[in-house]
Formats: sequence, structure tokens, C-alpha cells
Amino acid sequence: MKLLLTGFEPFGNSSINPSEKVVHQLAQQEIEGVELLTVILPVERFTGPDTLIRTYISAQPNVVLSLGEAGGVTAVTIERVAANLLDFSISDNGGHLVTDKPIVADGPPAYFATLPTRQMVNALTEISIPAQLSYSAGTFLCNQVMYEMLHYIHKHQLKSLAGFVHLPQLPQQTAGKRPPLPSMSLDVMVAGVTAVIHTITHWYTAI
Ligand code: PCA
Repeated sequence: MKLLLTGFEPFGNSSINPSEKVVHQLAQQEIEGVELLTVILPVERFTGPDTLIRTYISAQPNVVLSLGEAGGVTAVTIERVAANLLDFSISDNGGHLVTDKPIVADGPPAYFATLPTRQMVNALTEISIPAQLSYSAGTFLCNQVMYEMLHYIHKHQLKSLAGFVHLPQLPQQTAGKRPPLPSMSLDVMVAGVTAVIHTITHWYTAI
């Protein structure tokens, strides 16, 4: 199975993004049964989705698993739904602050992830990593790339499957914050995303 794993560059006030670190670490690891391709996406409304779609077209993966950071989440968060909405509460890295706009003007209101989301949560819980299902990937870049990837696959009637996982912040991003914010160590996140990939691989080879 060919899997395209994506992360995001840092954004907002942060100089690190856990998704970028997890992707870099996994790029150096062997995962049985997986041909892994990786890319880091810009947090910018045009180049972010463009980079993803261009990489997808040249790599032709079976599965696209995208990762992003979600400040404040207490667990690895498996996204089920991408909404057709741009409603940024902060500017992207290109200085765009888009509100109340659809991602695709004539696109459907939402797409569901096509990965085995519940099995992914169960696999994480089994290895004692906090995990949850989520029914909104937000209205910023993470939601946008999830929507645009699923829309591209749908529009071109392709067989690839795609989904999104939000990660908590790293301890070094939250230390000293008042009130304290939740965090998760890089090792735990890497183990979690590895388990997610194993789950997708087993499920994919059985369908
Ligand atoms: N998180 C943001 C965009 C990039 C990232 O890592 C989000 O949740 O939309």
C-alpha cells in the first residue's frame, strides 16, 4: 500500500508544529507493508491545498493521511467530517484572513473521511494512547486540505482513500501557559500515528 503522509509547517505564534515533527520522524522509519511518501504543507490557503494535490497527482497513493496541530485538544483526534467552509479566526501564513466563504463554490456541504475512523480510535485506545473521534476538523487549513483532497478524489472518481488526524501540542509549546494547556510527547504521537497507519494497512489489505 502506498501511503502519502502529510504534515503542516508552523503557524500562528508557534515556531514548531507537531505534525511536521511526526512526519519527519516517520519518514525515517520502516513500516511493514507500507511505501511511505511524505510532504510538509504550507499553512496558506492557496499553496497548502495546491502542494497536497500536486504531490497526490505525482505520487498516486492508495491512501492519503494528513496530520495537523490542534491547540487545546487532549487526545489524538480522528476527523470524520470536512465542511465546505473557510472561516479563519487567525490569518494564514500568507496573511489571508478568510471568513464565511465556501472552499469550493459549487461543492457539496461536506465530505466524510474514507478511512476506518472508529478502528483507528480503537487501535490507539488499545495501546493506551488517548484518542477520540471528531465531527468537525474546524474551518482553517486542516479542514480545507481534508475537504479539497476528498473533493478531488470524488470529482475524478478515483479509488484513493483519505482522512485527517489532529494532534495535540507538544509539551514545549504549552509549558508555562496559564491556564495550563494539554500536550502530548512526540514519542507518544509517533507511536500513535504508527498504530493508525498499521490499522489502515490491515483494513486496506482486507477490503
Ligand atoms: N493546524 C491548523 C492548520 C495547520 C495545522 O497544523 C488547523 O487545524 O487548521
